[in-house]
Amino acid sequence: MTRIKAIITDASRGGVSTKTIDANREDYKVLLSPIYTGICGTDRGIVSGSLKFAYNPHGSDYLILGHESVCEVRDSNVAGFKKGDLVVPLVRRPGDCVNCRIGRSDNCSDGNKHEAGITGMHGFMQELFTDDPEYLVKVEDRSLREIAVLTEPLKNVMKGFEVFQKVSSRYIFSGSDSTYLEKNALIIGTGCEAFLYTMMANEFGFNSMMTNRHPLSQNMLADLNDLNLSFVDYSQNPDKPFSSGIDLLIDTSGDPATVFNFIRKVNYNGVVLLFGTNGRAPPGSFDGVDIDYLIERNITIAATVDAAKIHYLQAIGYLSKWHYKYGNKLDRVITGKFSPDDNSLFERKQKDELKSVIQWND
Ligand code: DN4
Ligand code: BGC
Ligand code: ZN
Repeated sequence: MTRIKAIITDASRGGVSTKTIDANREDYKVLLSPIYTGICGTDRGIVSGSLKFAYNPHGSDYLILGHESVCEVRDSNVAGFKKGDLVVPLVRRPGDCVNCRIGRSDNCSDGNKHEAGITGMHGFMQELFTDDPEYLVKVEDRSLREIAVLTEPLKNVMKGFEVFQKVSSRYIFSGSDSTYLEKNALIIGTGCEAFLYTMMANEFGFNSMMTNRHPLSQNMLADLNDLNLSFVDYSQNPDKPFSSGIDLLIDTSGDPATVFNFIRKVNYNGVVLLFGTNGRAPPGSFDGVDIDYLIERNITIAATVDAAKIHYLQAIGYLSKWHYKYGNKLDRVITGKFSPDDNSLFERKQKDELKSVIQWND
């Protein structure tokens, strides 16, 4: 039995530690080692004990963390994968419902799916683990070694835009020139998911803007500017986010008061995507006038979670494109690399953090 390092929590209570455990490597199809694993709000929610839906695997008193990763294949017993390949493992694993059975566990109908590092399945923050080929996507473009760890957070954004396209097809959403060039997308939040949503809104041709309730540092503004992203601090400029209204509002904050504040600026036939979660956010008020406003304008509010394998493939395609276009300006989105022994990362966000990662080998 090989002994390996793993970052674990007890999902029922929170907390985090780095432990040496026995690696399970019997009868595997593909044997993997992480290169980088990313940290996001979900990991911090589990560690702080505030993410109530997380749970340990059946029969285990701990959960190995980690759902964002880029890994190297160490050995393979199946066709299609060989030693040295770069891969990203999928987060969700299907249950038995109709959506899970057609490859859309992101739309699971009964909640009986599992999520690596979150719900009932060990995650990728361990030196060595095994997986099945159907849950792996290959990263053929080896120049993405540094940033392919963004595949997982970006796959959520690809799904979000699929949801946007589905719900906006109930009317003609585009301008009369067939494009979104005259449409405004406001993204609430300035974390990694907001950043990726704004990159993608630009791809779609929107006038896009990120917003937060505080200013950003000059360094962060310069990095965003290098990637053609705009930002406004709405606490100082409450009227700045689009005097011509908002056509697509995407929330990554999970803050009801902020969401409702901006919903009141959404245009006719607009779309609101709810994505951020924050169970500790204070209540926001919503009254009859707000409901009238939504109805009169045919506004659609849609929630979106997770993504399917197709969205991982799309995400890798966009990372390749952006890496070619922006080079090391895109690499700067990885704002910190940490050792697996440094658990402080789980307790709070780093200054100017876009994506903090754990580096597993050199
Ligand atoms: P994050 O970096 O914590 O992003 C949250 C962002 O919202 C930060 O920039 C916050 O700013 C900002 N924010 C908080 N309150 C407000 C407010 N009142 N007004 C404006 N901005 C605000 O996390 P992330 O980017 O990794 O993920 C974003 C959210 O999506 C999290 O809630 C995740 O749990 C959720 N998520 C959902 C899925 C899914 O549905 C997947 C991944 C993540 P600051 O307070 O940090 O300055 O599949
Ligand atoms: C992951 C999703 C997952 C969600 C659960 C996110 O951090 O990216 O794949 O479904 O957490 O809330
Ligand atoms: Zn995540």
